[in-house]
Amino acid sequence: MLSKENISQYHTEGYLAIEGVLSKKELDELRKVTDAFVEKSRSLTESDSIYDLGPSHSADSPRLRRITNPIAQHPVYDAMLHHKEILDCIEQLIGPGLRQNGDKLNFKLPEQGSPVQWHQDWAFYPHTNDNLLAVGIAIDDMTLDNGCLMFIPGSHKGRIYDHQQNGYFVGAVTEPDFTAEGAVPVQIKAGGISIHHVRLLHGSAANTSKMSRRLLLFQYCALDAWPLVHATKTSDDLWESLKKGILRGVQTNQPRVSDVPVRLPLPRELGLGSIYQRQSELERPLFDATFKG
Ligand SMILES: O=C(O)CCC(=O)C(=O)O
Repeated sequence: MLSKENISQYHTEGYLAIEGVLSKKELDELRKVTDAFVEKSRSLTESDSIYDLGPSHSADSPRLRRITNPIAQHPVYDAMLHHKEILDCIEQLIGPGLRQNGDKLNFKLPEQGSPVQWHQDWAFYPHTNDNLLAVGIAIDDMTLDNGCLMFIPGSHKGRIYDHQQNGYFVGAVTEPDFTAEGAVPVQIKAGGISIHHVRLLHGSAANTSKMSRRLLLFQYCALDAWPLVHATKTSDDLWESLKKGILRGVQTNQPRVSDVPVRLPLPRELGLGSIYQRQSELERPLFDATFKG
């Protein structure tokens, strides 16, 4: 459970880092399963709906950047989404009740990149209120050298930055005078978690070390937060998909509409899937993008 100080830090700064959440057994299992996905990626030559591969991927030097929707790929990841201790913490921040609205496993394999440019998750999935957050489960120690998450404390209370370039959503802050001033690194030992508010500015540098940095990310939201942009075809589909994401509580048909700054992630260039593909279009990346991993 979170302390009063934790809760107050989350609301003031927009993030938390909590050590020692997973047991050794849970961490060992997570690592074993994740190693197997890297091995499997060696046999692939291009990205698909599950494996996101960096540009110079090969069997000898796998450049796996992301497993999309890991909870559907292995029960060990699904178990992590339902981790009781984590859900108890999250419910203290955005409950009562919880829904999940996304999951991914981001890799920075040794000496391979892959930076994630500055952005706000809110730019990707704005809702009727901002009672949403993301949890990162550190599968490896997350350090400055291997590209730990970087946050700008307090930025969750500010505006929504422009994530468009040449009229299209590129998934990263594009404002020319943005400098990421005040950014802090979030270094956590394997088995710990980070928690960040959906509007918090964040990013991460390339991995220049010999250590892997693998981070399992889950998005959670309040039951009364309804997406403003979604991929479902009909309202009935939307209702079913929200219900499917419920982890605790019952889906409400009464969205809470807050006075929050919003920019929709539209228009989008078609054919660009992951954040890496979208951000590769960026003309002025702040994190060194010479790593093409
Ligand atoms: O993996 C990272 O360092 C950042 C992840 C992130 O912000 C994202 O995928 O939206």
